Amino acid sequence: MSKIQVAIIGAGPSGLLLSQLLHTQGIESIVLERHTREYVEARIRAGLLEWGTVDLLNQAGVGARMMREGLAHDGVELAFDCSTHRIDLKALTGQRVMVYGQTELQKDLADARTGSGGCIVWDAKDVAIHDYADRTARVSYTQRGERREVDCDFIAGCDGYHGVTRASVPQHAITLHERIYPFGWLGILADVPPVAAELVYTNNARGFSLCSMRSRTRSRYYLQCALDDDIDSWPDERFWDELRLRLPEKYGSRLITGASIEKSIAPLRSFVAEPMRFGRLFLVGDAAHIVPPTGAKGLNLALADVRVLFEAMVDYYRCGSETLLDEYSSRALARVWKATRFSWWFTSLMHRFSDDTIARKMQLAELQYIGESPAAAAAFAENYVGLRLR
Ligand code: FAS
Ligand code: PHB
Repeated sequence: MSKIQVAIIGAGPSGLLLSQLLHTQGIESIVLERHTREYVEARIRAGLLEWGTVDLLNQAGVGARMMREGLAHDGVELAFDCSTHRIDLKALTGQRVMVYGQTELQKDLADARTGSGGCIVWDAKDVAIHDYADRTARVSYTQRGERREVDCDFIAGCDGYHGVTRASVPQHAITLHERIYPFGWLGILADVPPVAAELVYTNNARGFSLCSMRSRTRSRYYLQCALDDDIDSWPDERFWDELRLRLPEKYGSRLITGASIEKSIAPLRSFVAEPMRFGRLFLVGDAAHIVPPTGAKGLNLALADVRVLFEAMVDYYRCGSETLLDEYSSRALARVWKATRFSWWFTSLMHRFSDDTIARKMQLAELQYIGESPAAAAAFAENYVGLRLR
């Protein structure tokens, strides 16, 4: 039976970043991932980073390619009723955001871990966690048909919404809050130049749309769609036609289309599990909370949890103090609930929920208010760039 300081379940962005940060402080970890590296890196997910996340990635020594290839944006556009309003994030908050694909970040993190001898077990089957209420916890898994066990001081549950760690917590010990939205996001990736220099969020009577990008030659577009929509009923042509119909004229008229290289439908939910710590087990990222992608908070929240947990573990191994470990759940949840509120509010503002005309009129009135009131624009901007970590 081997022993390690920290066992991390899941090699998504939060698991690999935690392992990398701990490594910079000489703290050992093992990462157990049920899929292969190729499978994990093929997933298309988030694309927008708060500057706090950019700073953390640079602090971890994995930011060089992001700083070279990422696109820093000073603003974002809100479009509605055939007009557009640019929110000058930089002028309103002093902060920018960074467009850099989660897929690229995933590769940078895995390269850094393997490059410095980090222990990542890809294709680890039947991962299970044990004894996390005791002083020494234990994880077990199957690798190439052989069952293995590792003792550890701490377990970080970085295994996402469908992972094993949260599912291992007894129901009486955890409270789950959930809201499912009555629509999904149909997203496509295409090697065509983006329609705009910055992101464009559009509220249209036909439904929401988002124009985003991964580079100056690769675009990422999203359309609000029905939850039970079948991806096969959305050939590329139909996607482009519908997007053009939802965009304000100035963008619809200059939309460059092409063959999609990825197309998928994602459901929208708000989900929070409380607390986020159970003895030696710490839940991190999507394992503890999910937000609708409208506010681009999913990945940023996951990595903000990593920052709080990393600081707490360094304090424990350096000074033997458990104070920050004891505060982990409350500090992380304080930020999680604010981002959950912002993501719900922005989703409610920009999506079509029903034919209820008064609801739509009030959405448009609130968008006009944000366009006209510096105070309202500042409140939006402050949340969009990421609230300061307390
Ligand atoms: P992940 O889910 O990224 O990583 C968890 C890892 O644990 C996975 O690799 C999984 O294979 C592994 N795992 C699971 N169970 C395991 C087990 N039993 N044993 C071992 N390993 C296990 N956010 C945005 O801001 N913008 C977006 O556009 C956006 N799009 C998204 C689209 C989709 C389809 C999804 C699912 C999420 C999207 N998100 C988006 C949110 C996303 O970015 C997440 O917040 C982010 O991936 C969270 O990172 P982790 O917490 O590391 O979890
Ligand atoms: C993306 O680029 O995938 C993206 C950007 C901003 C969002 C959601 C998704 O709000």
